[in-house]
Amino acid sequence: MIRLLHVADVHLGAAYSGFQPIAELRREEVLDAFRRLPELAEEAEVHAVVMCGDIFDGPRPPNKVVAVAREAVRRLQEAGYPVFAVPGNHDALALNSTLYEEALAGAHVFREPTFGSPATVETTAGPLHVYGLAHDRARAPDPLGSHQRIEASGAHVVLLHGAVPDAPHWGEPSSLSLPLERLSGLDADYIALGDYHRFRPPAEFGAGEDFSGCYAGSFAAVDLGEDGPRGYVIAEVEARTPPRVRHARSGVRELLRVADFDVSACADELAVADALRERIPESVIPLVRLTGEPSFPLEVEKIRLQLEERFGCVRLEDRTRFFASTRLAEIAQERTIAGHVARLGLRRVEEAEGAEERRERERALRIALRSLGVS
Ligand SMILES: [Mn+2]
Repeated sequence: MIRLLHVADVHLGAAYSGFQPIAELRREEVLDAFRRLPELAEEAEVHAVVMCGDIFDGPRPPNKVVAVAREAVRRLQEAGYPVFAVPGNHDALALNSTLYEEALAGAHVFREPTFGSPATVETTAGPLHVYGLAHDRARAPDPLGSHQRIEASGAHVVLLHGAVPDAPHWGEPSSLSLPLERLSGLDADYIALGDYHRFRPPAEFGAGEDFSGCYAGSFAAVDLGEDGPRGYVIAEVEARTPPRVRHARSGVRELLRVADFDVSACADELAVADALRERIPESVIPLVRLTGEPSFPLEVEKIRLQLEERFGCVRLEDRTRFFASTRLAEIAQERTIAGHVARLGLRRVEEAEGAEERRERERALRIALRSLGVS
């Protein structure tokens, strides 16, 4: 049985602008995690490493990023792990034809737009045959048809970067379309996939028991939409046997979607922040939706600043309904300027068309009341 370290969608060089104020820190974290690949390969006792595209976020990554990738790949090979790679859509050959050669020097990079003969290596667990292609729609509109398993003992592995029908990039011109029946039709013991950013083991494609494809998912969340575990796959591959895969975490800080938090019982923003700090583990980037009817014109920015001290970065979605709170109803009874503003604002909120406009008007009402000293 041959063990592979399967990595894809690392997006080295990504800006992580959504992760402000820790974007720079995150860039370093991801590079550090990539530097650890040789150690990860050793720990998992793999025989080879396969990289399935979008290793880089763009075709011209900064020199420093290229140097880190080069060094990691050099150390992998020095330690005896052959490296195989196919480009993705972010780092396609058509965008920069020398990036992979340069940054993954020594790796076997598949450059042709169709499958040719495999790259074969002898491992301590037997022969490994790796097939791959660099998708180029203009040169090969239907590349999957070109695959042919050679007659040879050992494990046969296919590398592809592309989208299955329920993946976000399905049907996009730059993306290779991978219909499930076509993937199933490939005569391969493991199909290492890149492009889809969530880990998806063979059993979760809905393509039957002997489906052998697997998405490694992104190595680390590229934007704030990518919550949950991120990393790489260790796949155990054998001729004519369904692969066994396990997902492993890259160790780059993960996004954690926290259960909706009802602020109704909190006295102010500090109390909200305290309560959230208590229930969220320190090592994550929390994604939190605030709900309920606050008894004060809640200023989400105050909570964010509090939480950033602990978590570095946090995303708060404000779904609270101050306009529905008893506190606002009380203010609206007052014969004061605040009371007048509350009545006016409430009417505007009621007249809003759609949820977005209602939130907009509710925010405006809160700002107006705060500026009048209501807390
Ligand atoms: Mn990608």
